[in-house]
Amino acid sequence: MIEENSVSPKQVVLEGLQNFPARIFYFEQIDSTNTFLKNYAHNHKNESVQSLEGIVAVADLQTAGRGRLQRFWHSPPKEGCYFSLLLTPKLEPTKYSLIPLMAALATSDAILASCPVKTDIKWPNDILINKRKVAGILIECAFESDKLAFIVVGIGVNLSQKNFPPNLNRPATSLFLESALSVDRDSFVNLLLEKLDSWYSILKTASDKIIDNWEKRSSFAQGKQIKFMQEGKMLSGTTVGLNNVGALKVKLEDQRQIELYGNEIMVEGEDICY
Ligand code: BT5
Repeated sequence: MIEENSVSPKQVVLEGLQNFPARIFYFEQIDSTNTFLKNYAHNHKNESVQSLEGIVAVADLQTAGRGRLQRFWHSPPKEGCYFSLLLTPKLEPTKYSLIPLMAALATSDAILASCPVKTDIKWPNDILINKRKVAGILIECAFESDKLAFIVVGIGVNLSQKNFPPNLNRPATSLFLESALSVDRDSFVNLLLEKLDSWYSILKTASDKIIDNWEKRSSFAQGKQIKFMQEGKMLSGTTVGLNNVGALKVKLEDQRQIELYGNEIMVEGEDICY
């Protein structure tokens, strides 16, 4: 932990979930809730797997909130939900790639239960409202040999921001801007944990439901004209659903079909990368 993190965060236990009691550390300020949990898991790696599963970090403010690919997550004080959950699942390796989709479904559910908005999921796991990004998800995994040791599911949701800095370079929104409602951060955290817990059970027992539900909730699943970089070339195509490990299937202009795993996608005609 670095010095700027609160020395003794408030701790709360949320009982009643199916998979784990959630042990929540609330920080006034932290560098990144994901970084905290990664360090926590490394520092407690000799403890039982059960004692790590369900540790949660929440902060009022992140000084170094992270996105994917070394990008940042704008985390102003008390305006967003900055949340990370540590999981240590025993999963078949084919299900690992469904974890980001599971997190997107849970985040979308928590938003829909908090205010009257319509959400969309941009592949793989950005949550949009009216084509603006309201939430982002950062999944970080650690492996020991080829076994998954732990996963940190990091979720940032814009709750009450009224404006965003120009350096985001892409359209952003908050639940307040979309619904005029003030969503309470701590209630949102509890809701998010309930939704994550229930989608986590589904991931373990009926993972095809993750694919089905993701496809139903995302306008990006079918018939979206997209473009993306592949081996240094910009390619265009139309989306035709997900395969059974959550990769996005795309029919290219020459009728070949390919599957995208980690690529960034853009919507054809909208020069916006979310
Ligand atoms: C993400 O990355 O969308 C993942 C964001 C995960 C943030 C959470 S907060 C709790 C936990 N702790 C962390 O340190 N991180 C996680 P990506 O797809 O790479 O998108 C990042 C891009 O989104 C940036 O380059 C900006 O353009 C834009 N962006 C940054 N902050 C934003 C915000 N608050 N709202 C909307 N867009 C934002």
